[in-house]
Amino acid sequence: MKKHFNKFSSIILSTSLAATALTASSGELAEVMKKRGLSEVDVVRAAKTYNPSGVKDEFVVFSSGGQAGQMLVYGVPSMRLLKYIGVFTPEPWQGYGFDEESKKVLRQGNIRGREINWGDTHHPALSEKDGKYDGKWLVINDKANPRVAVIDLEDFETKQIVVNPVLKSEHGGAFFTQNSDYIIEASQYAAPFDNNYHPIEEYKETYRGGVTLWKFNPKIGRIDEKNSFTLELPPYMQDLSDAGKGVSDGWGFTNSFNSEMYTGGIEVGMPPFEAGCSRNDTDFLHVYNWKKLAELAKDKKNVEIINGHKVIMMDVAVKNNALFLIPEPKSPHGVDVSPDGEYITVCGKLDTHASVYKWSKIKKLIDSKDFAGKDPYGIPILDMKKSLHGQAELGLGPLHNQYSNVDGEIYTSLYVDSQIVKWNYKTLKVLDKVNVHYNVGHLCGMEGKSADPQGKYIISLNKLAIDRFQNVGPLHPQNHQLIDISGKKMDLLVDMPIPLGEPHQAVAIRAEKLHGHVRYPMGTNTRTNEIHEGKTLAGQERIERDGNKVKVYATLVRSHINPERITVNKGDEVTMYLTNLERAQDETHGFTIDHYDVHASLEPGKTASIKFTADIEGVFPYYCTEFCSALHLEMMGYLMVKDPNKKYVSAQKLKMQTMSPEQLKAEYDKTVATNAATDAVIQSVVKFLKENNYEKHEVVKNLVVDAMDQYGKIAEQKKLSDEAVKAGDLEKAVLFENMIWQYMVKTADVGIRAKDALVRLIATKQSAAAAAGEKAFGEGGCGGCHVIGKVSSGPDLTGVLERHGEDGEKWVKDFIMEPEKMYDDPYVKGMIDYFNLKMPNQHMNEQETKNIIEYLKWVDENANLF
Ligand code: RUQ
Ligand code: CUA
Repeated sequence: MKKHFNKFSSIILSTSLAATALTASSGELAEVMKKRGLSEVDVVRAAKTYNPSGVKDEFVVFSSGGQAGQMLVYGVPSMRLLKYIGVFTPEPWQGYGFDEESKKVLRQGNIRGREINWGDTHHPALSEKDGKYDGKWLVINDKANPRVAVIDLEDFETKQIVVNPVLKSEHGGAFFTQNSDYIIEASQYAAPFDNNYHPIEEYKETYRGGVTLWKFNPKIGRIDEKNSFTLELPPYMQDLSDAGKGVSDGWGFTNSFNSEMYTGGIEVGMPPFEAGCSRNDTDFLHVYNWKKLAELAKDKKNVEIINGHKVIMMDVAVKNNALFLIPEPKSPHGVDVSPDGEYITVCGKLDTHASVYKWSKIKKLIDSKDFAGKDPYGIPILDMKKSLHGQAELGLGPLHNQYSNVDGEIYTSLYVDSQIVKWNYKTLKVLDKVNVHYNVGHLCGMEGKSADPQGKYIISLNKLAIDRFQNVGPLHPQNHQLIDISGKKMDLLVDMPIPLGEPHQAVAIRAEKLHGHVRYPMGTNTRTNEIHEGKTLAGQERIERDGNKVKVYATLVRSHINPERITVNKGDEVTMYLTNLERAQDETHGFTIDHYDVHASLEPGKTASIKFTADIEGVFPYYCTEFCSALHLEMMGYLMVKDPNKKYVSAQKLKMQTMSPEQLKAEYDKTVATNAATDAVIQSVVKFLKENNYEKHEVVKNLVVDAMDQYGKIAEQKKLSDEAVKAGDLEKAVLFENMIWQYMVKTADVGIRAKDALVRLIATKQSAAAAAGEKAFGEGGCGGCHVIGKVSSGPDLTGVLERHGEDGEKWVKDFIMEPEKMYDDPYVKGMIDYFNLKMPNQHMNEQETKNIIEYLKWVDENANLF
């Protein structure tokens, strides 16, 4: 009871507060309205689309990027742009086309060996389950170079491009069947299926249209090219398509605009295509049973193999009752199946009517073989009147349709009238019209072509927004206009200029259906979703050389790239594997090397590689391209490319030649001192190895042999150095001392590896939890800043559990899980100041954290070994 009372009173309280706030601001509101010349209607419209900072949209729209060959993602109702997705066109920010993994995807789109770096994207489609969007996969077609691409909606990356093996131009794709078993892609401009020359005079005999049914595996989100096939069609210039659903599931619909089979010839005095293609009063809607065709395609005797691809010829389809034609008013464009699959609406660009066909009527004619005739290729033609539910006069240039959540309600774009019309496809009554700005093409409803349309909004996709926005030169932006359709009358709310391509069609989905992930499992090749061969953890960074092939295994973590210096020979083929060790979701790093036309975007956990031939000599800085931290500018290194056939004069030598004897003496002393210090490190390692009987362990022994091999070369150099000193040539002595240092570094490198190996062999046995902890430590990127037994970019962790009093373990656990909460703790603050770095939140879960603590205990048990 008390609870209820509280809830109730808080409602009263908040409503009265809101009321006060409104009165308080209405004076200000009136002032703003006056200043900006806004009417009350404007303000209401603004309020309907305004998202306060941090508030998210209800719907997400995926729009084709038209000739830009990419996709746009934006939110509704705010019309705020969220992302571009590189699809057929390189997208440098995302590294798409600039790292090796994405290049492989882009190059899947090569046609007959030719690299193609653009696309004319038209129709995006979202994967479906029972005709409803499931938010998993997105596909889009390329009209110019017949291809279809698949985008994974977990990370919004393009994963696959398939090239149509027989079509030379396409338009009526991509459309998912209702359970995403197939993707429909229909041809546009008829052409021979083979890749040979055929004279245009043989158009009717050798030019063909077709519909390709791409087999799709919705579990892994990939098109299965081997099990896909094409249905041969007459050269009628097929146009848009749609897949049946509900009662018409299993069937496909594709219309056409050149039943005349006209072939142009303006240059020889023939009327142009536009006249010849629209002579007949009707064209043909193609109706085909793709489910039956898919069965037929499984048997070799039903298909012809053209360019390695299965094609079902028209006669086979006709013989098996799988292909029919229905006349439709001339030069139609859109064909759209209703949410239940019963009504099929076709709009004719040159006819003021929309024609609504009824599936049950069509089906009955097919079942009873009630045909009105045959076309020249022997395809049965159904009677138009007998197939029609009816026609509605809509206005000039009807193009495309979308559905709403209201039964029978349909929205159609009128290209010539520049209007959206709302009507009812069952009663055939026009209900409302709204003017849009200019030449509308497609329109986009909220899940408006699915079995479950949501209503609420329609977006009008207008072409070339003349006079609408600031003049940016003769090429105008496009204009997407958001229309509120929740009321009786449509209400145009807002304009959104689109800065690229001609975004033909867009699809919208409820935002709650999308589940993008925020990071990858460590070392993921994001284009294949497999662990990358080049996955590199902290401590595993290395440069490997095999002949003139150099492989660099590098890591990136705030705020350094490891390694920081890479020297190669001119002509070397260099591959760099880059792993982002971060797990924090805001820590994308980018990577580029000046002059080499490479770029990678490395989201947390991702491994990508760049590859280039070091064909020009010089020094090339590389750096992180994302402003990732306060020390982002320091996140850099040098690639040095030297010519092996060239002699380089040492600049150091030049400098020393001009040195005074005193300066030279100081240089010599400094070099000798550095060598002594390095030798001390080597001796301490040697001592450790001996004390712990390294020779008993074969692996360690071999490493020590290697190390001593390097060390053994020092005596010779020392002799030469001492002789030079005796002869008074300090300059020469310094060079020999430098050489000694080189050998020492190599010795120390191998020696330390021997020590690490020995530690592993003689340390106490790790518990399963400690081993898991060490793995988490490695995968989590902790090693990027903490080196056990050493102060590095962060403090040494040996003894860390004892450092914070009795409850040290809890302290460490809290700090790992939520470090930002402890930035003000005086100890932590001191560390932050000292290292100039903040311990990042690597999003370890409780179990991982516990395991890491077990690992740290194991470290402490063996502290004497580190
Ligand atoms: S269709 S012209 Cu979508 Cu209107 Cu391509
Ligand atoms: Cu990483 Cu900037």
